[in-house]
Amino acid sequence: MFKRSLAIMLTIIFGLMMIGCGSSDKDGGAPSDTVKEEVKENIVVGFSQLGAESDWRSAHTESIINTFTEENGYELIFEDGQQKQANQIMAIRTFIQQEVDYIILAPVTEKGWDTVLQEAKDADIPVIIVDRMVDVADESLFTCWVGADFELEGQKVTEWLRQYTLKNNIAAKDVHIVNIQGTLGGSSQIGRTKRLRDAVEAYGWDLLEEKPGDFTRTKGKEVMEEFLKQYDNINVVYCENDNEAYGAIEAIEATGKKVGLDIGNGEIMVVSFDGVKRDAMSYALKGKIACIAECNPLHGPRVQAIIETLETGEQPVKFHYMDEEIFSAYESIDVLKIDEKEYSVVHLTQEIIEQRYQ
Ligand code: GYE
Repeated sequence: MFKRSLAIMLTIIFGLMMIGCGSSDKDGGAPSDTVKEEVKENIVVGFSQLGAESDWRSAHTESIINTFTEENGYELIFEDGQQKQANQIMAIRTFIQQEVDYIILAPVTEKGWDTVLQEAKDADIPVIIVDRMVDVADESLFTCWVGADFELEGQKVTEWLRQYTLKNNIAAKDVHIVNIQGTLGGSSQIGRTKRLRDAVEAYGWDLLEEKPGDFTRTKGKEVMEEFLKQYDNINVVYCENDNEAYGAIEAIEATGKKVGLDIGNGEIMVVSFDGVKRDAMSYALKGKIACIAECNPLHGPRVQAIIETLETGEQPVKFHYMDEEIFSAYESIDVLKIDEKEYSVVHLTQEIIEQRYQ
């Protein structure tokens, strides 16, 4: 980080020297103009990523890194918060000291950002929030947000499950669910958990227990092992991301139980979120994951468009929602109706997977 800021400073000093030289050299206008442009064009962006817990997160980081390249006219300073808000706050303070042009923040949790975002605002540095939300008293503390409708994702999965139980004559009281939650306090966890609880309440399903799996495969497996020891009637596992689902499946299969859709006959159904990797889709194609609400991590281009708008002096729209699908290999559910809107279920086939991951 220090090296980078030193490099930026040196570029600027060198640029200023060249501009100085150029102005005294009447015939040599061209080289100094080039340097001037170079200094002006490089927009410095500080990106505080919350961690590296999942496939989704890797794809998200990649999308930002691949967008804010030198070829595109950016200098990106990347900081991994390793799941700790304190690290992210420190990163933002360093970005402010470095006088970056923009800050991108993917916050680990919603709360606790007011002070540091006020500091960025006082320094006149626009902050673009990506992925999870910040819960701040004053919304002018951030310029824009790009992310997903996590509640809608939760509604898609629970509506799919409701239709499944109806189509297969499974009584609500016979739906025994455990929830492996994401990182507690992050919007994706909050939204997905909320919609499960709403559905449990509305339909009368049996929610046995909820526990955080931190969006990781290891913790997902660990939590599922505990659940399996405690309850012998689990037939639905609501995993708040695919990595947890992989871990849960491993734990279930290790006990000799079968993962699948036939929950009336002893199978355990796994549902999840993300659908970023081919692996997840292959699990879904085999029915090991019954349905996946997609969460789209490709925020880079959206954030770039926002910065480009800000560069022209215009004010971009504040909230940007990503478009997302729902995937399942089960063919008897076509459409989910949620709050008067219809969402088609993408029925997975090998061809569709090949198309998406060519
Ligand atoms: O679903 C999960 C990740 O906040 C949308 O965080 C994100 C979630 C994503 O690690 O895989």
